[in-house]
Amino acid sequence: MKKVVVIITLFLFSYSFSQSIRKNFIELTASEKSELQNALYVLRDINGDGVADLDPDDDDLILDLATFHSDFFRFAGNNDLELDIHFNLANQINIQIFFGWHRYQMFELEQALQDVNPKISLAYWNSSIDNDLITLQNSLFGPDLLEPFDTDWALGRNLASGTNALPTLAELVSIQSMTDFANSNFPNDGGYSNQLERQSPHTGAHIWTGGFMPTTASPADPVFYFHHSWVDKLWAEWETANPGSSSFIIQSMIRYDGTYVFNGQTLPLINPNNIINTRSLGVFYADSGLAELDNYSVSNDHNPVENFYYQYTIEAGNSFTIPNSKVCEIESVNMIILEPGFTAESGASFLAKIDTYSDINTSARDATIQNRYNPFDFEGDVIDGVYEKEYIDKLDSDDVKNFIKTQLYPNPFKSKFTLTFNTRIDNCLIEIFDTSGRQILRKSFPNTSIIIIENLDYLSSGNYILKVTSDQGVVLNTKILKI
Ligand SMILES: [Cu+2]
Repeated sequence: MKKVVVIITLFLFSYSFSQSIRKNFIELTASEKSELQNALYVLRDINGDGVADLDPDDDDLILDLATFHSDFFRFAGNNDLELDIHFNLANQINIQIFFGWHRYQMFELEQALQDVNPKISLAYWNSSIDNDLITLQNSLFGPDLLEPFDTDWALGRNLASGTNALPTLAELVSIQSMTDFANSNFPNDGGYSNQLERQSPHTGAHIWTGGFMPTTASPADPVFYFHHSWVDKLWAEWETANPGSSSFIIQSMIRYDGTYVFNGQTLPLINPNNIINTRSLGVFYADSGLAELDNYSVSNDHNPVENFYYQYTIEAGNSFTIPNSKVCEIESVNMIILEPGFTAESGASFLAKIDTYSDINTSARDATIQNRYNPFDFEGDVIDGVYEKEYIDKLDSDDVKNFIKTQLYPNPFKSKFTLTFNTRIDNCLIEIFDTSGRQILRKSFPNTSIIIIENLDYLSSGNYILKVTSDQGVVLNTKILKI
């Protein structure tokens, strides 16, 4: 069914940039696939001056994003004064930026795609449902979408790597039903952000795809952006179900700290707290044939025309506003419904359009530079296996001793001292050794955050070693002085 619902103003521009309606990749039209392919190839050489640039990183955005992601994957280790992108420990909530960082990374890439073709958006891969290898090979990884990159960029994919890597619906539901965004219940919880990052809804597609995807340089494979758009959608749905729950302690992010320069442009400083709602970036997620545009005010902050394209049904209303002097275009093949709460104010420019073609985005089919052989040349270390459970568990357990904060007082001590922990710890074992390594004292406590060791008058004065262990590993190993 095709019907024109409304055309309020016809406005013609020599160019325009799209805001985005991100849809499931299975809804991409033939021309959108072609345009996405084309734009992704263009981003390897934005200036179009050939691949042999003096510094090949200068205008290769895919390489730049992959290199950055790899270099800062977890470069700061357990240092909670420095930022990195991935696998901060559960109670390092002060530096947790997983969701915020990847949301802005998706946006940076999408804006660059729209500089090539303003009428395309990223699409998402729901890896919890699309577990059928044949379907995936024919569609997402098919020749008309992501397959050519495997050869052209030497990605080395090995689809269906890892047993049961992709998430089941039950796993997904279990994580999405968490209610705490971040907490310090280490090591078993850490909240929604920590759990989603460490479990199959995030790690599954990385492991399953093989090639670059299981490495720190995963953004080298374009499927990374389809995968992380879905992770981003999951967070958006979680925030809708738990309004006001997402928050970040840090106020800026690496790469997006106002100093990073790519291809002559300084990237903005982004406070992750300002992008908790995808509408702050003009991003909407469509699902199963419906895109709902609501609670949004067209700003033209990023784009001189905000264009929303979706070939199925678009509903705009419920506080969707186009203020005076702002410019917006909504286009569908099937139907556009303007609902209560849709406002185009006096002085606004608005065009609602039903495309007369059966395939949207017919304006700029120029997919001319496919099949360009351009393998990646990474400087620095690319580490494999970083999304495997064993790898993540080892990071967590290696770092646990730096993680439980302890206080010991007084030290030096006379007859007693007190130990406090910033969290309750299980099966705490206190041992005191003399300097020759002989065990002087041994006491255990089942679950506690404070321990008092007293009646130590019998010890002769001098140095001793105090060792505190728990189920989580060594908590403290330090010298104490008896006076
Ligand atoms: Cu990542």
